Amino acid sequence: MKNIILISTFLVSYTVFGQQLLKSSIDSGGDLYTTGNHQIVYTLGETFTGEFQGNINISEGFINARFQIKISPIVFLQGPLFSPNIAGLMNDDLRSNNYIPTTSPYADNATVDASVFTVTGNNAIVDWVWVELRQGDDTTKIITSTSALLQRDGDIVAVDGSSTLVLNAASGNHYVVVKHRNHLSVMSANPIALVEATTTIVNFTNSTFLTFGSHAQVQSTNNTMALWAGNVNGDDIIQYSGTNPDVPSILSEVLNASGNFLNFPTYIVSGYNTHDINMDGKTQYTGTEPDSPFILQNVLAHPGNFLNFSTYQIQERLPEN
Ligand SMILES: [Ca+2]
Ligand SMILES: [Ca+2]
Ligand SMILES: [Ca+2]
Repeated sequence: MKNIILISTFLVSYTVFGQQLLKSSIDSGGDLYTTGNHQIVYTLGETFTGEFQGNINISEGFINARFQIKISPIVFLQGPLFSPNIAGLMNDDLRSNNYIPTTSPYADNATVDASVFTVTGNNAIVDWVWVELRQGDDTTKIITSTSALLQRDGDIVAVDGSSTLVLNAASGNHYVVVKHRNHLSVMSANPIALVEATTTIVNFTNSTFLTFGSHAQVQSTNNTMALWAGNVNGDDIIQYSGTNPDVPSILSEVLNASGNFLNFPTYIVSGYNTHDINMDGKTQYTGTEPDSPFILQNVLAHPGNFLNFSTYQIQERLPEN
């Protein structure tokens, strides 16, 4: 009877503290095995025959530690491609003006060393982006997500500005989502096989790469695809005029700017700003370098806007929208 009670106690602590459990806690038959980023602590089987779902899996005495996959998403943002200084590369005006914050604008508040933004050339950083993996059998279930950095040539890399992105997920088939603070998000049309051993390239800029929903991206130059620019008010559509337009948000931003004492609609707000559609570091409603026309241009050019309505809504193509 005493033995049974003792085993039950172990079962409880095993479920809660599985990752810390050492072989000496159970018996002398277990061990600890490490390969790459995987660590397996195992005992002699039969100590626990249930299964715990989460970042660790326990099954018949084995503990599988957190798994990781390597991924190299490639995307273009339309904003910094409107007037590229170098064909095929996004502009990096936010970086060259020291406007990119060292803390991510996204939910995880990831941080980088400011030196990351001193790199120039093809791999210079354009901005922060957000990468999500969604479950292969449920397009709305987010497995993991993270802030990452976007290079001028479209590579999405880790927060050191150059390393391959590593995400906390088990190897398997996952949907890949990329988001940006003033562009429409995009998701792969199909789950993609992702593993730890090799880096999977997921190239959203390739026009043959299938994305979820129709016209999820805009066709850019050289037949490459880019995320639609112009969603400055934080919803899931781009609209010029109508029920949920983005343009008044730009006007409001400009008129309310602390330095715009005389409330000029032509005032230029400098810095890192969601309303800066072409990401040149300047937000302007109307005038010499206005951001508003980019929205009208996109709405009128959208392949679904047959009648060229300025009220047309470009819808973000994610399953929840
Ligand atoms: Ca690159
Ligand atoms: Ca919007
Ligand atoms: Ca601008």
